[in-house]
Amino acid sequence: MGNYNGKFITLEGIEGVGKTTNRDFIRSVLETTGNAIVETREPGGTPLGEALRELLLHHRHAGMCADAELLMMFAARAEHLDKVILPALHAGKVVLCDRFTEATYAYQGGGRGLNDKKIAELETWVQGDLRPDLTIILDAPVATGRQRAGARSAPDRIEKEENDFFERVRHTYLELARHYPNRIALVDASVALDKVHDQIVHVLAEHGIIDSPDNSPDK
Ligand code: T5A
Repeated sequence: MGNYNGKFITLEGIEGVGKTTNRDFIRSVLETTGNAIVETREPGGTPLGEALRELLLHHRHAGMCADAELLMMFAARAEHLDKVILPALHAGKVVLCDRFTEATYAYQGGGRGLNDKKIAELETWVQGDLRPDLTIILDAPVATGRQRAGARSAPDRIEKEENDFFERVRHTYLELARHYPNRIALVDASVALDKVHDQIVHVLAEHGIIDSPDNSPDK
């Protein structure tokens, strides 16, 4: 499953840290390199995945059992891999995905308290050895993220969780970055957007996805 010519880049972080905003920025940077780019998101990215997303985020399913939530995330992911992600990677494209399995470890593992082993078993079942080539975790204090998300739209079922839930989610993301420093990069997203962009450009260059800006002919 992991044998392909494309690049798989995922964006992660708690609510409102700027994943969608910075996904647009990364696309604009990658477009200058001539790469074919597929932008997508989880849960979602396919008709079935978007239907599952609606079920997962709607308030009428408040109190959904944590295992059901976990299995639906992976059901959406299996479809997403089959229909969108793997075909694009095998065609040599860059897949830029708003959230992936690190979100499951952070939200269903850290947030809901489900055992990591359960998540790891599903990860292996659905993904085999496929892992993102690069995951950028945008990190900001919970209050900052929630304030930004709240100013943008009304909270969905998961966004209605208490601060403690998001503190656990954030903590799990930080732990993931510590455990997998080669494929997960942490970016401080609490600062002004242009400073976040600078960090992202640095990370993309460090991982060989773009040329280092220090080598640009303009320098
Ligand atoms: N989920 C998902 C799981 O529980 N398990 C899983 O396995 C998966 C895949 C999905 C939900 O599903 C859960 C997690 C989520 O709860 P989502 O829509 O993908 O939902 O995630 P959200 O975090 O809700 O996405 P948001 O759109 O709310 O947040 P973003 O994309 O991080 O933030 P963005 O870019 O929309 O920015 C929010 C606002 O902040 C401003 C932007 O302009 C915007 O107004 N902003 C900044 N302002 C100042 N300075 C900066 N540096 C800024 N960066 C952004």
